[in-house]
Amino acid sequence: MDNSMITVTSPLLPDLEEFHGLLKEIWNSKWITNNGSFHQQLEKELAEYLKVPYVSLFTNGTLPLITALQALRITGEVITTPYSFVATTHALWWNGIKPVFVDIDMRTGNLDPDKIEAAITPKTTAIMPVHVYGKPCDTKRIQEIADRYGLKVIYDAAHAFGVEVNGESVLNAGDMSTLSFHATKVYNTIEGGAMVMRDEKTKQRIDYLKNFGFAGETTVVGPGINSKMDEIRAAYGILNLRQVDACIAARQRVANYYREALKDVEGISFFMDMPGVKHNYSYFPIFVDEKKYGVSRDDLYSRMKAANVLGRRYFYPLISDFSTYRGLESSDPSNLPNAHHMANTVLCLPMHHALSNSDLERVVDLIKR
Ligand code: T4K
Repeated sequence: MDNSMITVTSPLLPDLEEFHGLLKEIWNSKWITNNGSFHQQLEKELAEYLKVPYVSLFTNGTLPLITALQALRITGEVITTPYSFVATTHALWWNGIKPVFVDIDMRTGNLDPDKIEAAITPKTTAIMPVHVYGKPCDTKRIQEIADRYGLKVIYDAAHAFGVEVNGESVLNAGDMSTLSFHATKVYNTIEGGAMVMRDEKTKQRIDYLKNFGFAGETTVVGPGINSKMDEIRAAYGILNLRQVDACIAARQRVANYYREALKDVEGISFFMDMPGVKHNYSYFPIFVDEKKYGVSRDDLYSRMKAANVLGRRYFYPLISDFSTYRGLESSDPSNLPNAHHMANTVLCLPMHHALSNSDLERVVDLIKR
């Protein structure tokens, strides 16, 4: 029996020959970082592909979050979700901002707009939602609340590469959105990330901030940081952009396979596509109802692991349960019942472009057994 390892994800890799060709160009130019020509080209190509006005490349997906908060001069308290990767809340902490956790909507896993207003205080300056698993937040409702209270909105769109609602990029919502191009993402530049903004002036400011604040050889306009992407990863990213559509199509086939194969398994549920949404199938979370399924989520996770099928419990534990954040008032489990339920029942199945039919059969077989 095939016992080879099936990982939760596998990186989309550019063709090695083509990458070698671009590496040669970089070697010849001797320009290897600091807004080189591949960096400029990738920013333009991404803006076009993602249907957004401006993109600024970063060296990962955490630094654009930290920089967005700096650029918008966010202080005091920020409303956010506990159901995410820990980088979301860490970005607030690094800016000396107090995170205020609000519960999620069980239908999407995203911040519940109905619960945001009750968490607003005179110190609240912004909302930082996450399009978790690439499922779009209710951006309209969130914007209405933000406008009513004069709050900024920064979306952590790390999972939402290419996601559209009725033909419009979800990245155009709010004041800014940030992306992660980490190896584990739908689209990757090995490590990498980006910020999406609406106007040229903001793009300019962000470009200064990611380069120590330099606006010329002798002028520093603000307390910037170094979070630039280098030429090698930009070139890699240019090649990966050419194959990302095929990668998303392959992921969609995986999602369809799982949905069909698991639809009658008692105690296992999953999300369906949202109407009008162009999804990217970045993750395939299932939810295990132990009473109906007969086995706990953790037991299923361990059984799969023992058979070399590596699912992941994204996002367990909740961010609010990590020691750094546990003491916050809003971290009290009674404030976050839905988030706790989701974190305790979720298991992300292997989801990537390179899964074969026999891989998928193995995964499903383990769940059905
Ligand atoms: N906001 C949100 C909502 C995020 O999800 C993330 C990152 C961020 C912000 C921050 O973005 P970055 O600063 O990371 O760009 C991973 C990623 O490191 C992280 O990027 C991601 N979210 C998070 C959800 O997952 P781990 O610790 O689970 O990854 P790891 O190393 O265990 O890899 C998972 C599986 O992927 C491995 O079992 C096999 C496969 N893999 C991984 C790597 C690195 C490969 O096949 N090849 C590889 O090179 O965190």
